[in-house]
Amino acid sequence: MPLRTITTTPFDDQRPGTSGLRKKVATFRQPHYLENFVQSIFDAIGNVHGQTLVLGGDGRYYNETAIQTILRMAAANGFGRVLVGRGGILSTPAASCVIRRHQAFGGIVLSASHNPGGPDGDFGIKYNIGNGGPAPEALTEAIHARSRVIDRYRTVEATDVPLDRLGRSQLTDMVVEVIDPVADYAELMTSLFDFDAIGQLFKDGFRMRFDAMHAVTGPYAVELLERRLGAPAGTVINGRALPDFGGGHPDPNLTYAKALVEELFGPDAPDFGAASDGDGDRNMILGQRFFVTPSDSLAVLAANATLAPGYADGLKGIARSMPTSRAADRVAEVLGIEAHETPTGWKFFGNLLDAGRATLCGEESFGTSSDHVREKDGLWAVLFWLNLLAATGKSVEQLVREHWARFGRDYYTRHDYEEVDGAAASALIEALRTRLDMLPGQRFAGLTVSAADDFAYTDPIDGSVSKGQGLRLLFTGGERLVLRLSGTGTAGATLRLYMERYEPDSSRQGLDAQEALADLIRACDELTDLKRKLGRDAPSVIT
Ligand code: VG1
Ligand code: CO
Repeated sequence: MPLRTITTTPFDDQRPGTSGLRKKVATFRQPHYLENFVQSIFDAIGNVHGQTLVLGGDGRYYNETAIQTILRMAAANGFGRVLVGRGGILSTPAASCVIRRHQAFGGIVLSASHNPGGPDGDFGIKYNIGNGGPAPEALTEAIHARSRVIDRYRTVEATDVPLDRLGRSQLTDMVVEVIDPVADYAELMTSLFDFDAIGQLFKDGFRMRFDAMHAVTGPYAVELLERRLGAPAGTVINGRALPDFGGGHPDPNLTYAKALVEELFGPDAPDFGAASDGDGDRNMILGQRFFVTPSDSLAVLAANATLAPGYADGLKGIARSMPTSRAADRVAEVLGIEAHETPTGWKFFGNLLDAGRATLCGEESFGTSSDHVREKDGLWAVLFWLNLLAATGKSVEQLVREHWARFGRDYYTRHDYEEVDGAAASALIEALRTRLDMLPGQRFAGLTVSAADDFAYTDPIDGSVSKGQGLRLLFTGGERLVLRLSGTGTAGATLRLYMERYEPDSSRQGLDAQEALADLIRACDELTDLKRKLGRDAPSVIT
């Protein structure tokens, strides 16, 4: 099998975003496009000779083609072994788990997460380091820098490696080991949660619906919920992974998981509902006629963590991304543990988790996880909630309302303006950025700004600084408004507005979030004039 060095020229758009490189499938299909990026990764991560690489993806269109390309390149670059999920499948949290368990050098995960798939949809690639977590910023910068000057990549001429059966094969000097994508992950889950208690819950007639959205979590959810926990067949819906996710948008939120939401809010609602995204790292939690915001979910899990065997010794700290509500901070304060506020993106949690400064982490974007892996983990969150429900005998709504009564409620909403004009969105943010100093004291829709800044983060472990991570405004009544541009979209720009207000009085915690935040929503309109500037009457997604 001859080794080949192929001459290439750089593409100018290979800067990784919030979570790896995401582009339209058509972009990835250009000759040398994927190869350039993969070689840039291999060139940036150092000496890979004889090392182990983990490889898998969410099964979307182009997954298998990309896997074969990467296998050939890994062999040509001197890797000793690649662990690849059967059929080229690995969810993001499972890939993180496999990297850690098998002490791999790192892993490549093929996914565009919650973005739609199919020939006209999106594709993506991200590199995870040896701790199982996303490449830190310094490394993604190095990969990007390399991609801008790359002039050759290495591959071998070989036929496709069969991936549909477990076992080993050889690709030049490299071993390809096809592993069960679910096994290591399922074992880790059973070590963290009380499967007997949850199993008993199902035996007693507890009803649940898990929507895998035709994406990667189907096989994981069937194994864990239906096989190991004994939930009735049919608990997992849309469990068959499809390359185009059945034409849907595998994003577990109130807009895109509509059928699940309707069932949970309908007349014969089950006790519990949950959904995950394309690559299995997100989660949405629903009770009977009740939606749990991801920010509240993190806070409730933290407050009750010791009920789960894996966290019985308590938490070392809690970390949340900046736009996530401050509900988790209130729990950290009561527990007397550290609370951390990081920029958006899971890569910023890695150092805190490695250093033992945080046990639980969360983002408002339906991401929650702990130090068991170094990614957010959708099914983990679902199992954690099941464990709490089993241990307390309470309903989802009861747990959340009791939490609010004890800690106060952080009313929270996120408004997304998707696929707006990129130049207009950047101009809007820039204009506001230059006004930040002048805002304190000014009034918008009756609310007075008390402080405003552009969020910058200094990593407490390695001292690295990340600037320009989102505009924050505080108001005198304790309200908070955050504005930032998405780093994961592939068409135009997405403007995200995050709004919250604290309500300690339990007699006033029963409002609808949009109602409770109406003033702040109006203040944001007045402040930014965004409807006119973006030419939109309303957000595309309200969470
Ligand atoms: C979004 C979320 C962010 C999350 C990222 C990756 O990023 O806001 O919290 O970490 O997606 O999640 P952005 O830049 O579009 O706001 V996943 O599940 O798409 O890997
Ligand atoms: Co995801």
